[in-house]
Amino acid sequence: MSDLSNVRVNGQRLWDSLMEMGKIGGTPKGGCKRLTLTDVDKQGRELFRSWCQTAGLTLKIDEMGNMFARRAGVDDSLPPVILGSHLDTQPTGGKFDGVLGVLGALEVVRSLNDLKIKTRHPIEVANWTNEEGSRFAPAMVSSGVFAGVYTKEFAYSRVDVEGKSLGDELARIGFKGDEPVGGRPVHAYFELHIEQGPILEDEGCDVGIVTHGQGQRWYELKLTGFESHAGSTPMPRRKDALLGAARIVELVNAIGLSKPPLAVSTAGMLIPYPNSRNVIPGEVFMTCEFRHPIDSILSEMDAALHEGVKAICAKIGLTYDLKQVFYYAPVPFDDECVKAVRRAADHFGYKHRDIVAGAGHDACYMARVTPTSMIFTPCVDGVSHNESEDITLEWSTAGANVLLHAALEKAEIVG
Ligand code: HGY
Ligand code: MN
Ligand code: MN
Repeated sequence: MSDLSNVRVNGQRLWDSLMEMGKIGGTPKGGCKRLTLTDVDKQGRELFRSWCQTAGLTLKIDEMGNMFARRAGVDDSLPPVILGSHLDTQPTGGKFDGVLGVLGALEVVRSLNDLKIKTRHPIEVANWTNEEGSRFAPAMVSSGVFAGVYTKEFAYSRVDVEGKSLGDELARIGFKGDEPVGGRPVHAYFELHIEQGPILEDEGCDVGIVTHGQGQRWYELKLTGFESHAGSTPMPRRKDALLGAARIVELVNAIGLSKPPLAVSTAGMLIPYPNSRNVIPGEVFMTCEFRHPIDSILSEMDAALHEGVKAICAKIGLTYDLKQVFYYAPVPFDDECVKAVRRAADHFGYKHRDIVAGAGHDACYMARVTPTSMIFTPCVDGVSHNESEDITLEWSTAGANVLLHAALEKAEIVG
């Protein structure tokens, strides 16, 4: 590669774009609520589309609403290098989770335009639909369809708590494209993302070289007891579904603590019915999830959950329906792509360390269909999925610079 010392991004422009996008669904606490396939998500997509058009990119939208903004390569018949992440957020999300990866990728192509750099392979900036999995489970469902893990029909059939389907909502916001989902060659995939944990900041690193994504198992659980009067039902006669749920929350936490130091477990949603202060809850819908970098330990956690739920429900007299709604095994990223990221970080003299992704990312599915790796930036106090999520301009600039150089190594500079 020719002298790359002056090939770097415009960090201020990236930061300004992050702040601009952050206004769409912005919350009073400084976070972002841009749930997938809502009108606010539509606004964010339209802003992204306008920026891509201004950058001279050709935008294609596939049948899952995934957006691919393409910068032509000198040999445009070659498979693209795709850079991307997601614009959808959690209900109490921040301005950077996912968004940094999409707008960092856009900054890469904006900088290539400024520097009049041509690449042999085309470069595409991607925005994946429904990465978060908050409104429609499972997470990363659209990169999952692209990678052949799910069918389009399965994804369309996912419903939110109001019973609205992913497919209907995608059509409603006008982003159900007609491009086939996946099934096309991709030369490489890189994803820039905030760490969403404390390690990089604690160690004073500028970037993280992501070597693996940890495995996950997500569950939905419906507990059924019997509604009855809070005042006149003797304790031994009760079938209290919320009591069962409370014990299962404790069980989920105990399972996470039983596999130190890397296992994590969370009970995130809990909806009692009828949710009336003087009625013994007859039903509860709840969710829980486990994550670990070693698949066999994830399986042990799964077994402990099934055993514990069975015992808790038997003791209280509840029936239950426990189903796994999401699973993927720990995923190693491509060695050559990881080395390209490390070389890029070294080129800039950034302090870095290898790290395993704690969160799920679209890269975890893209790794099934193309050489893939990720770049992490630190985030303040390691906080994410919280409206106070924050990074610095320096961190976002460093991450985008590394993304730029790793992408150029794969896309190959011409002339
Ligand atoms: O849950 C996750 O790991 C991601 O934020 N969807
Ligand atoms: Mn994310
Ligand atoms: Mn997230």
